[in-house]
Amino acid sequence: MPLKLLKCDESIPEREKHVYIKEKGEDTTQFLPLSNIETIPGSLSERGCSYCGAKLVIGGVLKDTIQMIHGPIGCAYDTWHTKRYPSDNGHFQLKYVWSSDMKESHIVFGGEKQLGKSIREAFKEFPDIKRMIVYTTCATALIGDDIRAVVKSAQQELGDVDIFCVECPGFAGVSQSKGHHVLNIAWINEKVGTLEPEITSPYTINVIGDYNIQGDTFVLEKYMEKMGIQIIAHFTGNGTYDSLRGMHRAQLNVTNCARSAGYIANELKKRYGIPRLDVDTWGFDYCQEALRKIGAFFGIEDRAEAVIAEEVAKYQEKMDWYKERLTGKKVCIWTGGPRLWHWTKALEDDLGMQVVSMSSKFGHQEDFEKVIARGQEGTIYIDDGNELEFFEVLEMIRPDVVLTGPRVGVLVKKLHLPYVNGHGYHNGPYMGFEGAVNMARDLYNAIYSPLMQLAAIDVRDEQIQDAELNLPRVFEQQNNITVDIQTTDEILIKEVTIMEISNELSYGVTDLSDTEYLDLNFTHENGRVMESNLEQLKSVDITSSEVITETQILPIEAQALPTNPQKSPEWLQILREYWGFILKIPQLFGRFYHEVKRIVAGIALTIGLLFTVKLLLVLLYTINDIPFINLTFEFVGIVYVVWFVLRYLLKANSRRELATKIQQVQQEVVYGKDLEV
Ligand code: CFM
Repeated sequence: MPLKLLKCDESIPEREKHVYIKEKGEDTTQFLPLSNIETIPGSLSERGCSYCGAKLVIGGVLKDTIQMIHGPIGCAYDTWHTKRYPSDNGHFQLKYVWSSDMKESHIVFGGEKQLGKSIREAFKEFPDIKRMIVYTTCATALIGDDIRAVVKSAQQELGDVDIFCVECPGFAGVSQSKGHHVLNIAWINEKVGTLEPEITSPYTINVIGDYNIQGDTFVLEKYMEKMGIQIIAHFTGNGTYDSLRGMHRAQLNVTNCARSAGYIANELKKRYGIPRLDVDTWGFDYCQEALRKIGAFFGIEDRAEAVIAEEVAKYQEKMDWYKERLTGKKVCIWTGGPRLWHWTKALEDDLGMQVVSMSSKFGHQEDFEKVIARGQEGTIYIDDGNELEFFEVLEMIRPDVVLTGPRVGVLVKKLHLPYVNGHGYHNGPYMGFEGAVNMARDLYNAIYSPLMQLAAIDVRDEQIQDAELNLPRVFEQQNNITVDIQTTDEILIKEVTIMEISNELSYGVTDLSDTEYLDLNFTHENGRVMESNLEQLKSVDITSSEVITETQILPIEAQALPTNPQKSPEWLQILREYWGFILKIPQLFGRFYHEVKRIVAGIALTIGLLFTVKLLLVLLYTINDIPFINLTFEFVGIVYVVWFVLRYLLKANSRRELATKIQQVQQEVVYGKDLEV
């Protein structure tokens, strides 16, 4: 039976139906894992909500539209700025976030007025922007705010604006996938056909299901331009609100992400007779296939071939260079859904990699059919994977790299495995020919970077304090990195530096693609441990967004990683060892002192206390021996007791005052709080 119950799922055995390992000769139609159903209680899902699928994934990409989120501020903030979809108008959509900022009183008394106010205010603040999408969220859907009525009255009042409503609260479906569906259908119902586009070419298409992640759209648009094809609407990468109103005029719907936008492609076919052509725009070979299909549709194969020839000439050599180094490397693809089937064969065919696990957050049955059909036997396929499953699978297969998002990426980094951002990319674009090279470069940099191995080293382990640090996976054909430690100070610096890196990698404080990352840690003034290896680290600089070519990298590798390190003569080694021992004496003494310091301090304190008590007793006996002094003290004592009783104990008020004073003193003494008495 190819369905698999992972150990971590023993308490939620229903998960068995969501994990699948393809076996030889199987009929996958009988064994598809369950998908697109409610997350099983007890399984910590990585899914997003339905509202997020509509807003963050599709609507929020539009570059000229105010995104008004009718709900508490968190719904706006959490779907803002977390996805990299730039635009050619200065990234308006990434710069701002809008919300009706619902508070408790709005929930109790209704939030429609608040929404109306927010809509007017937003248009006033951005007088050049005339388009808006209004989204409901869980809170406003539950209280039944009528956003359409509010929008209607705002449109009438403002006149020249156009507003689209998306009624898809977070709870509307089992995942973000529902949000894709709701937005697709609402758009075709209400907006497509409401504006006639200007036609400038005999060949017109809509590009459907590409969201311009780190410039993907710009790459595709370049190819289409070279082929003389007009893109009427780009759903929704770098798209405008109005261009999407004219989708009904295209001759062909070129569909990339079928999961998020297949619905609108199907409706355009049904209602306007526009054919749907599914393509893969990721992958070096796939991209050639896609251009050929589009060329064939319009009878302009020669133009497609010209673009392919030009791009292949530019990038084939680089792909070969990476293929040579990535062949056989094990990779997991853990993203939303479609990227699994887009990427698995691309990585295997283009780069010779081995895809060992694929996990989909929200893919439907048709996605799994494609994924498993394109995937290998023995690969682990997971639907709606949870954190513990990811850990278990990582332990099982120890991949070389994982393509996933920053959230799961943080888990992966905890096991000191590299991840490459499979959602927002590290250094994209990843689409098209140049994108395939960028992706290969990021995978190469992640796998060959020594960062993960360095982060895995616990420098507090004495055995490695003055030993050679062996980093076998990174430098298996090369030599070891040697870290010299000679003084206590340097040990400290080393510890801090590597722990910093470790923390960064473990907790994801800094993304690996952050270009300041290496500077921050490795060229730090005091980072002496790193200093000696700086060249080596730079030669596999994971932060590089440059395409690494053979000529660029070879001299650095040769210089930094000699395959036959020269051995020093024996006498010199003995002398070095002797000298090293002499230099270590103060350090060894220091370590001994550090360890016994606490015990010595404890004994000294006890002796001191005993001595003080003895001294006090002697003093008291001596005073007692002075004539009359005893009587005087007794008299003073009696007077004080009488005064105290009269002052503090007689009346209820003064008793309370005394209690407060005692409390204050107690706070001061026990908790060290500086209180005014
Ligand atoms: Fe389509 Fe996407 Fe994806 Fe997607 Fe997504 Fe995405 Fe994704 Mo992240 S639209 S389904 S909802 S290709 S955000 S750009 S990467 S999970 S596989």
